[in-house]
Amino acid sequence: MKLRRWAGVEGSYPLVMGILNVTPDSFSDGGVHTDAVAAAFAMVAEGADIIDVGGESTRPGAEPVPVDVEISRVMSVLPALVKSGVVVSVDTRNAETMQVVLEAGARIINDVSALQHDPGAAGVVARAGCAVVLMHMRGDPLTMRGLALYDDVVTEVAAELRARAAWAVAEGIDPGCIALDPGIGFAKTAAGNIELLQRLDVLQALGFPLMVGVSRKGFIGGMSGEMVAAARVSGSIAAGLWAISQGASVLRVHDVRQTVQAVRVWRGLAQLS
Ligand code: HH2
Repeated sequence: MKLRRWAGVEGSYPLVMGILNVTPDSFSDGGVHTDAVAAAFAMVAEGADIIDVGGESTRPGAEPVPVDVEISRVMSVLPALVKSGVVVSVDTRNAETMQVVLEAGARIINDVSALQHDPGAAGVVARAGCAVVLMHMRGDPLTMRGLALYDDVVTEVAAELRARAAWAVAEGIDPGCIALDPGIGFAKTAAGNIELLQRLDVLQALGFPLMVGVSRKGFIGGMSGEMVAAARVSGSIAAGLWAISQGASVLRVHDVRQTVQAVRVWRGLAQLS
């Protein structure tokens, strides 16, 4: 198998990362968690290896959130999770948020801008020595829709991710801490998303563990005809199992219980321990 382990994050690979959006406006689950801490513990009980807490929606067209608002949203749940030993990732582009959450015990920084948004971000991650996800995007959530212009999406995304990883290492980040993510739905057309998933081997060849986030995304609606994002569980699992068969090490998902069941069966069939 081509699976790669990542930055001391324990668990049975491929890992399942449960999404906890502490936001009013996320594309499929914004505002649904009346008790976000309880929702996180429920995902852990269902088998999530990591909880990814986000205080700012990055859906297409989303407006940025002031950093103090983002910090207060994330910190409303993080201490309780850390205290219980949960491996917490924080989905943020802001160095100030990164600093606060790492001091509070977060183990992973998941940055959809691959540490490009905030000039202070790489230094914070390098000094902490934490795990980091460098996701591919062009522009930002407000502008990305117009930037999905590629001659060859797979080659170009691979080249841009390679450059971002090399830059992060030059900034002092341990290569062993880095995972890469193709950024499904971020400055990609529906066809581009599909092509990237079909050619994950090209990204795998960059030599870093891969995270993939397909959960409930628009291309699954396009492929399946299911227009309600929260009803795309089966399609998300199909795409997730495809991704791990192509070597993805971490799946970022909303529907933890169903995904964990599918991954356990897949793992048994693939004879991974
Ligand atoms: N997708 C979203 C957000 N963060 N991080 C990584 N590494 N990979 C992804 O594919 C990814 C991500 C978008 O999904 P979601 O968090 O559900 O929505 P929103 O950004 O609207 O909160």
